[in-house]
Amino acid sequence: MNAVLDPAGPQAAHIAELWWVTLAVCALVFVAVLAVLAWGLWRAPRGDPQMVPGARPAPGAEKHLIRWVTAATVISTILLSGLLVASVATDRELAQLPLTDALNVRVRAHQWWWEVTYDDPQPERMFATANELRIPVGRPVLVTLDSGDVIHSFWVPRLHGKKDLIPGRTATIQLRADKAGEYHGPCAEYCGLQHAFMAFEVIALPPEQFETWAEAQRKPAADPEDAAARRGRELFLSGSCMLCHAIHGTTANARTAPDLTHIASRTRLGAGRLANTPQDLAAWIADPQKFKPGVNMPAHLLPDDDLKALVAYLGMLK
Ligand code: HEC
Ligand SMILES: [Cu+2]
Repeated sequence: MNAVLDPAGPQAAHIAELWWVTLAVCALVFVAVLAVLAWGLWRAPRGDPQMVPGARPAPGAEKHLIRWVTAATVISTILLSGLLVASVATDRELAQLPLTDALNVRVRAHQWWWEVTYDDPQPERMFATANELRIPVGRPVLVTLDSGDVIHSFWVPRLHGKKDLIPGRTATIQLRADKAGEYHGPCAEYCGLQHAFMAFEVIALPPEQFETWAEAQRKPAADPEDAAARRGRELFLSGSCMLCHAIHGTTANARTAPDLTHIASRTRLGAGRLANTPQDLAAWIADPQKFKPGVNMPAHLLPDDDLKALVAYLGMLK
């Protein structure tokens, strides 16, 4: 739950440190203010029936007051400047993650899913996935962010702070996971109806496991082995699916929706909305609007057998 305070890499650790420093300073100020208040109340003159309205304060009180106000102003200025320095220092530390041998990943946000492209100097080694960012433990990752429609925000609390994705502009974020594990990320900028269902996972794997996974992702889609899956592929390529989705190794290469080349290797469907099980997959294809009203994928009124065939095909795209 307290993901921000449980960093899994150096960038989130810098931010957590700043948080603790700020908390300590604010707690100190809070306690000091309460102490002075208690002291003031204790020292205040008791209600005096003789006190005449408009009576003048005791001689010397004004000087006393000025001294206190000056001291408080100086202390506040010092503390606030200290926090400013700490915040600038954190910013500089965040920019200094060594990027030797960095993995280059592009993340493009869409209403309401994340397109992820793994760059490589050799174009045939590039590959794409969606809503899931697998990275090797201990290796820096340079994430280049942009948006295909409105402003979104990329936030993996256990790895880094937030970064806005703005249409027509690119931003970068450097991160590194030092522990294997799954790190959840929400879209952190309201971006329309299904903003709350625009989640992604960063999955940090030991380097060998990452390489195995990446090698499998680079391959074109598997060929169907049985009749149902063959029929599913036919339906996919003759129906509307290929107007939006790509499956490498087939004629489907549209880019307006998640790449489905290895859809069966992903953990969730619809940016975290559903589990990647045959039941949920069938329910999603039949009526995605039921799970994400307003989503940019239409419902498909398919005969039961056709739906089963599509699920059989997509289910074998490991
Ligand atoms: C008009 C474009 C469009 C068409 C046509 C379309 N889809 Fe989609 N599809 C999308 C979009 C956009 C998403 C992402 C939705 C989201 O998560 O917000 C999506 C998501 C999916 C997902 C989940 C992918 C993931 O990684 O989460 C599957 C599976 C899928 N579509 C299968 C199909 C199949 C099968 C067909 C044909 C029967 C089809 N789609 C037709 C646009 C389309
Ligand atoms: Cu968003």
